[in-house]
Amino acid sequence: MELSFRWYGQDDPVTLEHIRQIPDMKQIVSAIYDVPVGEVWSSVRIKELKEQIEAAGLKFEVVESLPVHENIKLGKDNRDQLIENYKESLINLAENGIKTVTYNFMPVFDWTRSQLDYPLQDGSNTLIYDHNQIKDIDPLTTELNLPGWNESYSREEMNELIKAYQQTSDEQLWQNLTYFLDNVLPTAIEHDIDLAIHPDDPPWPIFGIPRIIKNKDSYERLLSINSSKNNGICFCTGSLGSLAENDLPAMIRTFGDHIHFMHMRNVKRMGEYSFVETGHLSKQGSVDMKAIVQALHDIGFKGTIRPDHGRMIWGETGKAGYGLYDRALGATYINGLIEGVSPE
Ligand code: CS2
Ligand code: MN
Repeated sequence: MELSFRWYGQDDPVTLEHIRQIPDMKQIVSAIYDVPVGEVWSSVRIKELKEQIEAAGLKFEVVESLPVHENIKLGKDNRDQLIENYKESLINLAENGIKTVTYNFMPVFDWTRSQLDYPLQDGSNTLIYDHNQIKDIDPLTTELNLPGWNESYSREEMNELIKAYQQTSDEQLWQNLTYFLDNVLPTAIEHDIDLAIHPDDPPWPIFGIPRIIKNKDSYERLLSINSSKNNGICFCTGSLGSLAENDLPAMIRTFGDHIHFMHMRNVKRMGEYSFVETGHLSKQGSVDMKAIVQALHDIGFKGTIRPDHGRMIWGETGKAGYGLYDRALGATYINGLIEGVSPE
């Protein structure tokens, strides 16, 4: 298990030098942010990023994320060309020593919250998802400010996409994921890249749009598409943990070999479909973080871990969920849990 930290590149107010000072921090998880979704990541650009990370004394082995174009998710006519580009990016990543490539199959919105700066009692701010606020929103007519929103889309393009997804069933989305994996996995296997799908966040449908990666059944279906370990999982404890039915340690034991990347964070469930992101400690939320690290130890997990979102504390400002301080506290807590289960 190696500890990593997500870094958003040159424009990230959090610097590599500061990340390096977190105890036992080994890796940076990042992406090339200025190449439009669907185009190829060139080997030159990947090498540049890798060298920059290595110059700061850290490793670059996990990409988060190589985004999947909406036309692949929607099964549109030009998906074959887009899939060819995806494969070329995978080959270029492998050439530069990347081992794991994170992606997701969430329609348009990526992760969704109702508020990005909800004040907690201790004076910090956090991300919150209140289903009562989300459920009646019409995404076609409402001005939305969502954290995972791809700002390169115009309002018109976004509305076209939303409408297309509102007419897409879960089953169609599964078919499109299957088509994508059938075509991409042979390349991933040949070049020894582990793909790692991030679960949908939240793991239930929003805005009348399907969401398919949410629980044990989803992973069973995913692995039935292809049982190779390269058809892998990015196990996000916060996303999966916001659904009470998910027994996270049991899922880790079941899908062990397919888990390549761990996102560790805690959420406190408030009713059936609402939650608040808390500090990382088990006692602060609904997720048993210690039991999760124990399960990882028991399956001999060799992949990469990162603290996921953090609260905004000590007056820090910046990208919601991705400040330095609380994620660094999370990293240190994870280190403590790891030391507890494997004192050697
Ligand atoms: C989010 C996502 O929960 C999370 O990790 O911050 O942005 C996530 O990284 C992507 O959806 C993964 O593809
Ligand atoms: Mn995550």
